[in-house]
Amino acid sequence: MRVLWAAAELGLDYVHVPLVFDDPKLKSAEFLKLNPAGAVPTIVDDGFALSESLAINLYLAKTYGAGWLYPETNEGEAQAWRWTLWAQGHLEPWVPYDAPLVQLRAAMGEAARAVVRPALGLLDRTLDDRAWLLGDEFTVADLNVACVLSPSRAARLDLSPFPQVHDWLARCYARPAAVATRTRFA
Ligand SMILES: N[C@@H](CCC(=O)N[C@@H](CS)C(=O)NCC(=O)O)C(=O)O
Repeated sequence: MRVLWAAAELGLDYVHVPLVFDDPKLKSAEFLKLNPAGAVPTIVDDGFALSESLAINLYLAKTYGAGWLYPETNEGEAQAWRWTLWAQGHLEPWVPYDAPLVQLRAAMGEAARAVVRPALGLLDRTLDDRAWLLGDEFTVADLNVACVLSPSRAARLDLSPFPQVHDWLARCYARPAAVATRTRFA
């Protein structure tokens, strides 16, 4: 969904090959040449193969959305990297509901919840004075952080202490590209 949403924002013309996580094709020699991790999402763009959803979104935004989805200044670009790396490091390990991670967090108890709250607090404070993470416009920074805080994940978090995060997520997922992608593929 992360990459499909980015592709929809960018209006890309592409061929989507849907593979579920346990499809044996993911571990075929042919696929492992594209992504040695044998996982989706993986893209091939004009012969260039790339994996890791958030890196793919940065690449697609820079290649096809420079100046709007991807910031045009070095500083803006660095902020897009910063928010992407922040989401990968500070949110991604703590918000999925795959069984092994749920068990791990249950075993950690309060310590696990104590990690997510400050991250959501930082996001909430950032959004106090702006509609989008980098300012007035939606960018790949919003897309990548919102992807990690997907609606199914966010529904299991208590966002009531973080109203800005709640409203920003609603704005992100109300975007026509997000609605169309979720309607088409969810
Ligand atoms: N960090 C990677 C995660 C990729 C990943 O784990 N994908 C899952 C499906 S959501 C998968 O293909 N798993 C197959 C496997 O690891 O064998 C990303 O964001 O792209």
